Amino acid sequence: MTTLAIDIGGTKLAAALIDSNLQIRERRELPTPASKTPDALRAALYALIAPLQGQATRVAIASTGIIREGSLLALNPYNLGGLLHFPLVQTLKDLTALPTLAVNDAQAAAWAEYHALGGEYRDMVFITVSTGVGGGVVSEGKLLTGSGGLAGHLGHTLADPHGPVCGCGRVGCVEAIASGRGIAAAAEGALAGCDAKTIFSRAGQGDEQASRLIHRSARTLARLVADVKATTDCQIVVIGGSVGLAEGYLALVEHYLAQEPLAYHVELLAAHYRHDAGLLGAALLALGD
Ligand code: ADP
Ligand code: BMX
Ligand code: ZN
Repeated sequence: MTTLAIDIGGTKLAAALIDSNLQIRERRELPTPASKTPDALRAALYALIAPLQGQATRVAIASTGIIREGSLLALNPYNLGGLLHFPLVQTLKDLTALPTLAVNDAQAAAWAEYHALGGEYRDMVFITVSTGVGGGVVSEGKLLTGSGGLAGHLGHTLADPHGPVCGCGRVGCVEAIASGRGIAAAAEGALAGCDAKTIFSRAGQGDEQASRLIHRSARTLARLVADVKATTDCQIVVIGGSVGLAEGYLALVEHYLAQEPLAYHVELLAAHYRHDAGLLGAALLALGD
């Protein structure tokens, strides 16, 4: 059994062939098209999977957005160039004629990271700090998806009632401040127009504004972690995404979490599967594990 796993993020698309002992054989990446129309995403997905699909027996998708009845419904459409709705499972079935499942990207990554912990913890939460801020909750060994797919959308909890408007329509969501897009949106002057990756490298060169923006993100994320501890009493929080995995970021979140009262402290860990957690989680769900 070989799974064609696909990870659809706000910035990049990834696909890989994964065998039944969870080994990645081939992996490809393309940028996510920023377009309101589903056609652009369909074309990009086709270009991504065409060299791989012939070797696969099924498709497993981890995607940004609420995944409901096989379709992607954007909670924050700005992360996808304004795209509101995309028939994920139907599109991939049409392209490959293979059995296909789809799940939210952070929920999928949570499942992979839960497995990587080897049964040591029954309650864990995964948070991705990437284009947006996503989350997946495993409670008593069970992945929570919710009745409509919304469970774990931790990036859309309140960080600051006077904060920026989030693409989901709320004011002051964690995502609007802490995510890659949130970091970039707050940049001014010499950093205006830079993406989060550039802002991290400027911070490394000693730029004070860049460093302030990263601290603001990490402080906001630490408060989210404290809220998550209070809500779930999880034993561990695993952090992923390109911002979450950036050098020094997790240490900053730990620094700010240490300033919260002891009851809200929880062990933090960088994602074991790094940038492949979503791909591997979707493959695991397809295996029924
Ligand atoms: P996706 O959201 O598509 O899953 P990523 O996890 O790569 O993709 O997150 C994309 C965000 O991470 C963008 O805001 C980008 O600027 C930022 N980013 C990418 N690489 C790095 C890096 N090395 N350090 C810090 N931020 C990064
Ligand atoms: C947004 C939301 C979540 C997603 C999270 C991380 C959309 C399109 N996405 O909060 O479903 O899990 O971003 O997504 O509404 P990523 O693209 O940053 O990986
Ligand atoms: Zn929001």
